[in-house]
This record gives sequence, structure tokens and C-alpha cells, in this order.
Amino acid sequence: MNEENLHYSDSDIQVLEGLEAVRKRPGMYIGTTDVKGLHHLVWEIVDNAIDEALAGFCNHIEVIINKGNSITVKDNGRGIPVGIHPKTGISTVETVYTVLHAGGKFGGGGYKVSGGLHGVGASVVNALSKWVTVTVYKDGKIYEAKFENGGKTVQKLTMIGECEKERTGTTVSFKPDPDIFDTDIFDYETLKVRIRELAFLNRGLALTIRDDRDGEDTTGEKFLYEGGISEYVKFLNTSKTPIHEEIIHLQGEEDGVFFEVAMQYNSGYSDSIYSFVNNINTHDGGTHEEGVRRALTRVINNYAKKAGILKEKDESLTGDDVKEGLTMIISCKHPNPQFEGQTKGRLGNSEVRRLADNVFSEGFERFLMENPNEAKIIIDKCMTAARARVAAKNARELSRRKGDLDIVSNFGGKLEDCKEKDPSICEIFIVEGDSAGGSAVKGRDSMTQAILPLRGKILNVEKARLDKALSNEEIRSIITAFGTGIGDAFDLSKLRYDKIIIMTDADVDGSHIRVLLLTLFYRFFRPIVEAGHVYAAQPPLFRITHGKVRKYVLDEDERDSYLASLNPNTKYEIARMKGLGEMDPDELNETTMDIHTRILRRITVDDAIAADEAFSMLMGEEVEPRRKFIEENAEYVQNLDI
Ligand code: 0RA
Repeated sequence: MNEENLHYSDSDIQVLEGLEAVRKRPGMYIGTTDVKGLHHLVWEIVDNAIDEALAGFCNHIEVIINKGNSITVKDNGRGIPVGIHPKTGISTVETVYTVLHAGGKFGGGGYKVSGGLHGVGASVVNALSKWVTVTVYKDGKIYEAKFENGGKTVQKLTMIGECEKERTGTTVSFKPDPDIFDTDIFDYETLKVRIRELAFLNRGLALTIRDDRDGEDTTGEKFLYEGGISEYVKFLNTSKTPIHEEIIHLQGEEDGVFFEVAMQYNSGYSDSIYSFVNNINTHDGGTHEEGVRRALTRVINNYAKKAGILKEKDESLTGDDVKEGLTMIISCKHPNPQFEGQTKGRLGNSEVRRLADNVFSEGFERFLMENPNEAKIIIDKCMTAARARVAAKNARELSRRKGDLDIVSNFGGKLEDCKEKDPSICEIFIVEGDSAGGSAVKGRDSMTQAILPLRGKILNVEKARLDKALSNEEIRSIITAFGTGIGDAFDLSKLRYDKIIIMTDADVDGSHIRVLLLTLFYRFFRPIVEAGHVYAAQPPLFRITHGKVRKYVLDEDERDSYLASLNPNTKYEIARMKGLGEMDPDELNETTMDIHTRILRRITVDDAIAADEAFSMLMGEEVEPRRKFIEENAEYVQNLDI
């Protein structure tokens, strides 16, 4: 045996030991052996092709799910080098596929996905596969290497044919080892979503995915976005309503670090901000995000002040104010990214903060200057968000001082609280109208029953954000009485009553108010509804008296079946009940409030949703369904505060 052979067999043994370690502890390398780990294999191979695209030599990557659940990844890059690797003395292809950690070290420079967060290299895929075939098209020749059963070379890199000189690239096919994985079934949708994302993140790079598992080809799906992350933002906003036309796209480069950002505001209240480094999602943010957030807040405040929208005395807009309804993609390509944090989901390179801030602030400032109409729309949106924030803060402070009932009267509410403080035995009746409220106060059990009379109409909260809702006195009384706070400070455990009972007349007006209250609860106090704390009192329609017995019944049906149950000789009297406001306190107590005789209907989430939907329809953008609804419910609708 000569030196070289000796050397070769040494490393060969090392190689096998390395790959054996991967098979013994796959979790250490790919996290899990469930379907997520299975997909991880695909990303390892795709990432290598993406690196070739990032280096500027590849513009098409194809992923195919083959019959029998093997995968093929094709790229049209330069092809993996086919020469002998100086360190191992074997071909580079074989080195990359059999030596642990040799992946991602194809040669210096450039951005690398593969060297990044997950990059464990192609050898790990080989170790966990039943078989792998690598084909390289290069210099007019076709080369092939084959591996089996966890990465054992069964065919060294061999020239197997010729092709046109122009044809270059690498094709890798592999079949995950069923002994390793819990499942061998790839999920098309999962693969597609990430492949589409890669296409958005790498403008001009075509990615296709095809599922050949059942039957012959389907052409698959092709993703190619010349607009890159701008198109990503557009895509994310498709089911939303953008408030300005243009997608703002800014980019810059410094010392080999490339940074870009795309954004557009929509009419919603939440934000969708995603950031990436070398195509890897930095879900915990990092310096690139920090730079943008800082610049966004600063530029908007400066502009708003200069434009006279934000006055000297006004508080500055916060980072939260300026991101309401914002859809944004931040992408950074870095030759040497430092990933930090428990899950390595945060970019640590400090120089990126400055780059991101500079690129963003210069570009965005210019956009605002050149597009005053859009600028106004955006600033107005932020101002509204700020007002909502201040209003919500005031409401929180209001509800924090729970029990201090002076505050309630300050806001025009007229809560008659109960004496008991233990929420589990307390109830609050929300009563329509002052006269019914008066009767309820007199007829109640003042130990455990609180009464909150409402003066007629509650604000319709459709489309009204927290700030507007909070300017309504009735709503403020309700918030204060409940004690839970509202919005982000909502805390169900602070609820001061076990039962919230809506007590309205059994007529059209009564049901209007009930619908308005349910809508309010569903929008702003949903957990209270979900936890089953909300009830509707059921005032009876008839009183039947016979002998010493007084029986209240809800409706005609109940009346008839009760009468049918009586002895035929029984003498009885029937009285039709009046509205809540006309009952005297004793009657009201006996019929509707007394826990022994009353009838309550628990409001389910479905009831609340139905109320909410009715309102959405009445207030929504679509004219036709609204017209129809009003026609069908003319009487019902006419008094609504819409
Ligand atoms: C380094 C140098 C060269 C090609 C590659 C890496 C390369 C690696 C992979 C992995 C998957 N697809 C790939 N495509 C290219 C070029 C070396 C030369 O020009 O000979």
C-alpha cells in the first residue's frame, strides 16, 4: 500500500465513524426525526443550491417530490467541483457528501445560507438516507457519484457521459432512511410555502416545485419574482386594504453587507414585520430590525413635526404607533452573520444597525418628501394609533382603580354596586332605561346584585377602535364596573361579577340594545363571553294565578302547555305582563331577578358572533347584503344607531 492509499483509508474510517455518529443521534444534527426533520433534509440540499444562486451563478432551482417519496433538487449553477480535494485526497463531491462539516466550505467568500443557522451540510443528509445520487454537469461532461445505507460510497465520482458545454449544474436525489424517520411522507404545502418564500427573498431566482408522487407530471408550480421582497409585501397584503398604492422598497450595501426593506401600510391594526438574514428567518429580530424600527419612528416623528401635524405640546409617536397596520419585509445578506440567542434567531452584528438605519431613514424620508399625499395618509394613521394608545392607557388606569365608585359617577354612569365583594357570588344587571333601572335597584338583593342602568343607546362599536369606544360614557361605565380593563391590559381574573345579566324588554327595542351589548362584549370583552359569564334575563310575558300559586311563563307556548297541565276544574287568571319599566320592584324581582324564580339564558359565543355578524353586515363595505338585510328586518333596523 502506498502513502496515498494509506492516507485515504485512514480518512475513510474517520468518515464512516462521523456519519455513524449522525445516525446514532440524528436529533443533534437535524433537531427531530418527525416530519420537520424529514423536511430539514430537503432544505440542506436546497440551501447549497441557493448559495450558488447567491454567488451569482445559478438562476433556476427545481425541487421534485418523486414517486416513492424520494426528492430531487436540480440547479443550473457551476456544478460542484469535480477535482480531487486537497485535504482528503478524494473527489470534492465525495468529500462534501461523506465528511462531516465539509459542507458549506466549498471555498471562500460570498453569502451562505448553508453555513448559517441550520447548516449541517450535505453529509448529514447522506448519513440519514437510504441512497443518494449526485450528478454534476460541467465542461461538457456528466459526472455521477452514488451512496447507500447511510452514506457508504457505492460509486465514486465517475464520468458517465457528455452534454452540451453550456449545460452546467448539480442534481441531487435522495431517499430518506425510513429506519431513521417517523414518517417518509413529504408535505407538498410545507415545501411549497418555503420555496415561494425563497423566491420572494431572491429576486430573479426561479424556483419550481413539482409533485410526481401520484401519476405523471403535473407541471408543478413556478415562483419567480423580479420585484423580490416588494412582491412579498404585496402578497402579504392581498387580503388586506392598503392605504397607499406604492410599496416602498429601499436598499443599500456597505462592506459586502447588503440590506433591503420593503413596506406598505394597510387599514388594519396589527403589523406583519418579518426579517431575514441570508434567507433565514430571524424571528427574534436583531440589529437589522432595530435599525429599521429606530429610523421609522424617528423619521415619522420628524416629518409629523415639520408638517405641523404633531404639535410642540404633543407627545411623540412611539414605535408601536408607527407600526400599526404595517406590512414589512427586512432582508439582509451578510458574509459573516452572527446569530445569537437561545434559538439563534437574532442577528448580532452591530454594524448592521447603522447600515439599516442609514438606508431606511434616507430612503423613507425622501419617499415622504416626494409623496406628500401618501405621507399624510401614513402620518394620520400613526396619529390615530397614538390616540387609541392614550385612550387605552386611560381606560386601564380607570379600571385599575376598581371599587372606587366615585369614578363611575364622574363619567355619568350610575352603577348601584352590591355590598358583597367576592366576585363568585356577585351579579350585575345591565338594565335598559332609567325607570326599569329604578325598579331594579329597589327590587334587587343589594347584597349580591349590582344594577347598571343604561340610557338608551350604546355606541355601535363596529369599526370604532378602542379610542372611540372609550369616549362613550355608557361603555366607560361598563368597563369600570367590570374591573377587567380592556385591550392589551384585559385581565379576566379581575372580573368583579360572576354573572353579567343583560336585562332588556322582550320587544324590538330591547333586542336592539341586547345586540349592541353583545357586539360590544364580543369585540372588546370576548373572554368574558367565552368563559360563560354573560346572560340574558328573560322577562316573562304572562302571569298565571290559581289559588295561592303564581306562575310566570315566557311565551304563548309555555302558557298553553302550563294550562294544559292543570286540573280541568282549576280556576285561574291570566295577566299579560308589562314592560320592565312598568313593573313594580316586587314584580320585577320575582319575575326576572330572584335567583329562585327567574329564567336566565346563558349567552354563548355563537350568540355573540351572530350579533357581531349582523352588525358587520350593516356597517360593512358591501352595499348589496346590507340593503337586503335592512329590507328583511326593516322594523328591527330603524332604531339602530348606525
Ligand atoms: C464551489 C465552487 C464551485 C461550485 C460550487 C461550489 C457549487 C456547489 C454546489 C452545491 C450544490 N450546487 C452547487 N453548485 C455549485 C465552482 C467551482 C468551479 O467553477 O469549478
